[in-house]
Amino acid sequence: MKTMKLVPEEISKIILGVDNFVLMTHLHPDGDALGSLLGLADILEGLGKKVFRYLEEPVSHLFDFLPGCSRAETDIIALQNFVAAAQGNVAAISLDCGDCDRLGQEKMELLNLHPFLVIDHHRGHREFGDFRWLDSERSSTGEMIYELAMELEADISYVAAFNVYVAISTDTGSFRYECTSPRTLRIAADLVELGVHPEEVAGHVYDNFTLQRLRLMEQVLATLELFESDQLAFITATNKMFDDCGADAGDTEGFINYPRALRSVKVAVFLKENKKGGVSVSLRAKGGCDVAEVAAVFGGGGHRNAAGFRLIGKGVKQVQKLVLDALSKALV
Ligand SMILES: [Mn+2]
Repeated sequence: MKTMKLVPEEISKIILGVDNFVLMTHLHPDGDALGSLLGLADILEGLGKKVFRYLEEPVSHLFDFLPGCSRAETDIIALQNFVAAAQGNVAAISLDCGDCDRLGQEKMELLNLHPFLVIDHHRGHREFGDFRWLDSERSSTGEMIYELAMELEADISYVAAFNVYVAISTDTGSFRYECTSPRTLRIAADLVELGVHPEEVAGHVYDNFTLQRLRLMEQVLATLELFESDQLAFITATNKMFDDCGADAGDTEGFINYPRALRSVKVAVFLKENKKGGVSVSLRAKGGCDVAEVAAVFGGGGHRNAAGFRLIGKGVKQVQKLVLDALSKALV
């Protein structure tokens, strides 16, 4: 049985005592990051608080169905004005971010906010901020947001329930991954009782392709390469493919699940060329291999079954060779 950590007292105390909040999450936010941010924002507003929903970039078209996403702001000056108007009665909360470098280019500005609270479930979380609630036994940050709302005795509106459900269902691969606990399912059941329709969420998350995204998927899946008796699968997205298809990095969401789904595969790897130079590497494991450890060797992190990192100054083929060597050793 997993032992779940509950909300640290100082975190609930600060949240109840402060009236203005700046919420933030990691770069290229996924369903858990956005759902947690928008869900918590709505919960805090229900408690009469003011919330600044900060994102470095506008919400990707993949997640524009999330209620309240149009209220996210990307303007750091507007954030500074919000903080100034709060006259010291303000706290920052970072959600689902395992490393402050992933807060983006305004990281220094954001980390200057105090008190700075951190809520996260990443294994290998690199500690930052003033007060932290870290629990790698949790399926998702969304699950932690639900617990927080319970602790604060806050109402969960339909908008909050929808966002938190998206957070939990995306980070658990629709309740299929190892991180799905009895508690995860009970929370999901509560959210459904609050009016969330699982089939509606699934429709938005899975049947939401643009033609650009499907064309990109065609090209990326065609790069499939297998190694180590088909236990390691690699797929690659190059800048040229993005340009040819008119797609962007967000359009690759979920592609890695296809090589991962191969019966023989223990670890799937997705290499993505980055417009700014560099290659991002996503790792997904089934079974015993701990890909968070492999990612850590390259300065990254994540969970046992899902991790990643980015390398600058090397080409895709070079990166592939490095990752292949590391994974071949990690396979037992
Ligand atoms: Mn997460």
